[in-house]
Amino acid sequence: MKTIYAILVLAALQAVVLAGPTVDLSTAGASGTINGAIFQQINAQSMGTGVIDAFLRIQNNGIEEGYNTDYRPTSYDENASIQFTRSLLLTSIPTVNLNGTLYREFLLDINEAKNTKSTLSLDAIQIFQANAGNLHGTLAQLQTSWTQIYDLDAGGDNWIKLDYSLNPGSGGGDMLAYIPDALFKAEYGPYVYLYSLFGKNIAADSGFEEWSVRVVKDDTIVTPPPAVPAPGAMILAAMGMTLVGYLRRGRTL
Ligand SMILES: [Ca+2]
Ligand SMILES: [Ca+2]
Ligand SMILES: [Ca+2]
Repeated sequence: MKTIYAILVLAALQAVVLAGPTVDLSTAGASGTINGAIFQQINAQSMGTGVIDAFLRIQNNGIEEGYNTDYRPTSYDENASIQFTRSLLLTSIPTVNLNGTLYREFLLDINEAKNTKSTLSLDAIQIFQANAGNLHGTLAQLQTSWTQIYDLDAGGDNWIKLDYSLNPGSGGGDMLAYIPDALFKAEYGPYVYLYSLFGKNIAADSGFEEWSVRVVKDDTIVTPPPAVPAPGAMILAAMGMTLVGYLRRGRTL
């Protein structure tokens, strides 16, 4: 009996220590859902995002966190330049239709050391709406004074595993976050605040992490970017190109 208890306790401890990511985006094109939101690994350079608007830049080693606001000084690890960390209007966040459901689309670009440790954990996302764009304070203060509309950790601790090496280079986005549009309400206020924390499960290093939105006009519904083809499909496409090249060469001979 004692042995069974010991095994159970060990198993429970192991589950706590080895708890993997809720959504693992460390392979190209991977996606997953947490609390109704869809997270998708993408290659922003290949999807042709066009003009994007950055609204939150965070940088630190180990754990890093922050949220977008016009207020200075900022509260956490945000870049203080208004060019990179600033208020965001709900109407400037693209709305996309995915299989009949409307979502608000956010783009995340991470920068990690490619050769030593390219992975990074995204451990918290909390989204709020408010009537002003220059609110400030700690996360605890935000939670009590603003309307929270999304929490990655509602109902239990979740996290997302990211890998910078899938899409290295500056400016390339790594992940799309689709938050259900139904959660956003005009009466909560025109401004949207996104708080995020990285590095709790896999430490942050190297360059900044940056959230942005594709530039849209007046709250229009836009087409989602094309999905990244699965590696198998890419191999088939490459084989097809080779075959086309071969046939073309054949014809000119
Ligand atoms: Ca990147
Ligand atoms: Ca978490
Ligand atoms: Ca980083």
